[in-house]
Amino acid sequence: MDHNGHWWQKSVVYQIYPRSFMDSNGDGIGDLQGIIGKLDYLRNLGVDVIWLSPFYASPNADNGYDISDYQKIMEEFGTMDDFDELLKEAHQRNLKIIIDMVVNHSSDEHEWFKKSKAGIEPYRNYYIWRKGVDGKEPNNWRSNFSGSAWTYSEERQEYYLHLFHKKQPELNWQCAELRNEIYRMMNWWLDKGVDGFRLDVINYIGKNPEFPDGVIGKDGLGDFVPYAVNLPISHDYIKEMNSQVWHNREGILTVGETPFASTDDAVQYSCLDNTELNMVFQFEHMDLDNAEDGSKWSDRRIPLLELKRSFSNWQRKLYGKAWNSLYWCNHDQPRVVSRLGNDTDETWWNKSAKMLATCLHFMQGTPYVYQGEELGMTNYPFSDIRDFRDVESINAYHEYTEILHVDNDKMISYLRNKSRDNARTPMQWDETDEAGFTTGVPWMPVNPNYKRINAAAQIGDEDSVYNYYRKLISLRKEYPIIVNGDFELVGENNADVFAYLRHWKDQILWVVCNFTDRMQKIVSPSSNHAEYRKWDVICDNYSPSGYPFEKGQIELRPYEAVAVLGNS
Ligand code: TEU
Ligand code: CA
Repeated sequence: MDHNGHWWQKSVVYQIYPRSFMDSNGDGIGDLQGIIGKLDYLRNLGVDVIWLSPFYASPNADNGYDISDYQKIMEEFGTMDDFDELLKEAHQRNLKIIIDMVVNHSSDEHEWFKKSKAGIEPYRNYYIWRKGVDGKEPNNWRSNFSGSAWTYSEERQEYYLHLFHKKQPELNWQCAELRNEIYRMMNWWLDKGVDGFRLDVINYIGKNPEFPDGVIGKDGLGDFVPYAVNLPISHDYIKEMNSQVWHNREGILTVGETPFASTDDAVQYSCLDNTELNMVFQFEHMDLDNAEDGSKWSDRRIPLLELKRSFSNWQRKLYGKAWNSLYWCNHDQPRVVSRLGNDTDETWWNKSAKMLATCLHFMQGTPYVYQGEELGMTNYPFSDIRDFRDVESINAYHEYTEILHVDNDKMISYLRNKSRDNARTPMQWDETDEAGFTTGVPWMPVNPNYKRINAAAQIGDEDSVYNYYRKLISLRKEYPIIVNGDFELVGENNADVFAYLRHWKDQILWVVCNFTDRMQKIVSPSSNHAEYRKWDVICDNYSPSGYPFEKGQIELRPYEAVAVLGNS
């Protein structure tokens, strides 16, 4: 079914976390001029859009996701002239830029919050303030970054809500003046020429005004999700934002980050009628290696059968109604080749990184490539809490070891497995000092494997992960079935191989991915094996390909991924 072919349905987006991408002035921190110097690298990769994580003024309590001025550039990253130059240089290379809009909360150092604390109208209602109850917090909600979601202000003599760091006060979306300030600011950025937004936890903006207590967990605090995430009112706010900001503009991409969203929620957030967003980042597949109690910190592996069921659910439920984003990695997630592939054996590292990319890029949706994913960058070998920089990880370490009495080594292994810092080590450009990221001391240590895994070693190597991503990205432009085809999971009970079919007009695409380091035999999904022998291999991470069938079955080599195209 052809989804009237919006440009963002045929595009591939590349996410840049500016702090860790490229440092141009030797202070050890990535910056906008550093990004400008790497635009040709991105053009060569073949991506269409760049998503910039926050680069606005911020005290960096949460690395820029705590904004103190939405229309000013963070000093460490450069100036507004640098941003304007980046936008111009990107557009000259036919690269669009979408920017990260964090409007569920601001920094506590934003002027709005200072005036709100002081009770100055209309700012006093720009945030969520409540009196305590018997000298205690207004309710039992837990913050995502451990501890209570409420902090008391002596100045205002009230508590304010923060579902993340206490330096990230929740904005009060019930306040029309606040909403209009946000829309004005967003239009200011679109008027500058940016091509859209990634909207941070946009499904948090509607809260239950009663702020009822949540179900209590192992830390004695309550779960806020039922009362502050995916509430119907969030859709009303997003519809208003759509109409006030981008509805009548051309060429704008909007993607909402929506943790805990179901397919039903997503069909509303990203339906194809342009009333809300173009697509959302759902988390179902990213939560499959959570602990039994649903908390993030575990050393579990994602079970393939559950992963297959999850992707199949999202592909089928959104088909023809809404639009999927497709991602393995971002600045909050561990590196996929470590999480789902094999990052220890050099051969299997290369093959499994390519296999995972194949599995994702042949599905329906807009693929997102996170900086370094195209190189097969791996998790970092963390060994001590002092190695970490991320506030979520550091707070969780203290909560788990001091309150939950989890042993240090166990918690370090949980962090090594799941910490967001795995994604935030500097981009590995070449084998020179600090992987060519900086001439100074990097704000975070470079992964010690940078001499083996780096862009310079891969760009000229046709067997590299980088050039495999280039090929996948180009295939999306060459075969309309990838954008428009439906999705059918085959071999759903096979715990080692992820295989699916895409159908479009008279074509069938069969994608088969071996998630193990062992040979796997599978049969074609049709009794007409002879028919399959005539099919074209359009992609294989081995050469020569393991295809065609012999006697109706294919032997997949370790981590082999094959995509074949035929006619039904
Ligand atoms: O993340 C939202 C979010 O829910 C994350 O806390 C995510 O669930 C968690 O990090 C997984 O471990 C967004 C941004 O992507 C994140 O970087 C920010 O810290 C957060 O919002 C607050 O702005
Ligand atoms: Ca710098």
